[in-house]
Amino acid sequence: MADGSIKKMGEVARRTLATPALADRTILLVDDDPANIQHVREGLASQGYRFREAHDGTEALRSLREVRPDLIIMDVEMPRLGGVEVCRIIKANGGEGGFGFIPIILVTARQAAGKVEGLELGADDYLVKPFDMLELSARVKSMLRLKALQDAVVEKNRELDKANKELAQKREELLALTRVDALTGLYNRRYFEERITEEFIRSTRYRSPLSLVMMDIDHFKKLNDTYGHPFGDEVLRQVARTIKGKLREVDFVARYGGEEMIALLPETGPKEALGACERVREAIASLQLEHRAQDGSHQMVRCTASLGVASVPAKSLPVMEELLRVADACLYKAKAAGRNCVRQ
Ligand code: GH3
Ligand code: MG
Ligand code: MG
Ligand code: MG
Ligand code: MG
Repeated sequence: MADGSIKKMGEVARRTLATPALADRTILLVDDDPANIQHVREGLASQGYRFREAHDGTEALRSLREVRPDLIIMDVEMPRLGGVEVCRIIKANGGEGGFGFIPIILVTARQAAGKVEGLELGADDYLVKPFDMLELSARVKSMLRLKALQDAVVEKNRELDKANKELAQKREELLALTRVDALTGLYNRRYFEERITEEFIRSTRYRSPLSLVMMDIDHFKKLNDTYGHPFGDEVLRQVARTIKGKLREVDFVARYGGEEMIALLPETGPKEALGACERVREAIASLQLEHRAQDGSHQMVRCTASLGVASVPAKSLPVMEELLRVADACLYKAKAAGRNCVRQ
């Protein structure tokens, strides 16, 4: 490896391991003997740490959520709940919503006994009494660095999670936008074509009735020419809202072309479809469209629509192209019959 890259790695390591500001770190000291706690406190006094104390394992566990220590220095030999057992409980509850990662230094007077067990159970370091204060201080720093790195990783993961969720939501919103007609808020033709295929598969599988309605505003060109294109747009919005308002939540309404809308009515046979179309036709014809002219005058404008409806009765097999063709032919018949009517 080139000298340069080794030097660079050395710098990175120095920066990563540089002792962070530790003055605000909280260390939980757990020992049944107050003299031991005092001893450790004195040994670490010059470092500026915050200390909290617990005098047995149960008290330590109870205080954990409130204290939120960055490090636990804990005696192994304690009445009721020993340090090794407390260590096991903390490490077993380290996950999300648990205690998180808290480094633990176990301390015991006994040579070796419990050392392996403690480390196996997840203690991060081990000290045998009587210990050297300089060693304690160095190990504490090492553990606090470990904790800081772990916290940074957790924080990064949290940020990534959040960013991922936002991205997924954005994707959903964008997908929804690609399905909607911007002017009327109805679905667009492309999405209609996706959905009609699905509805046909469903209708075929269950032999359930299905109806298709094609609607076209009458003499819309004249409306545009007389009152202007923006007014025509407003009429389109109101007609779209009216159609949606007169059909059911499960009916699928889309803008098929300029002033042509299409609706798919699942579980709807010829009779019910005709009734729904009449309701829609009547509601459109009753719309009071208010036009305001530049000179301030305003007048009520009416519009009508013609509807063609084709249905697949229950138990028969639908043919998609046939249904579209029949609905279109019926719309043409409605136009030919004088408009503002429904043909089936
Ligand atoms: P018919 O009764 O036979 O349907 O006559 P019509 O005038 O409604 O039919 P035609 O197809 O001749 O005219 C449709 C008009 O719709 C022409 C077009 O400019 C207008 N149009 C299409 N899209 C829009 C739109 O988004 N906004 C407005 N304001 N007008 C539109
Ligand atoms: Mg003890
Ligand atoms: Mg036309
Ligand atoms: Mg028209
Ligand atoms: Mg048309």
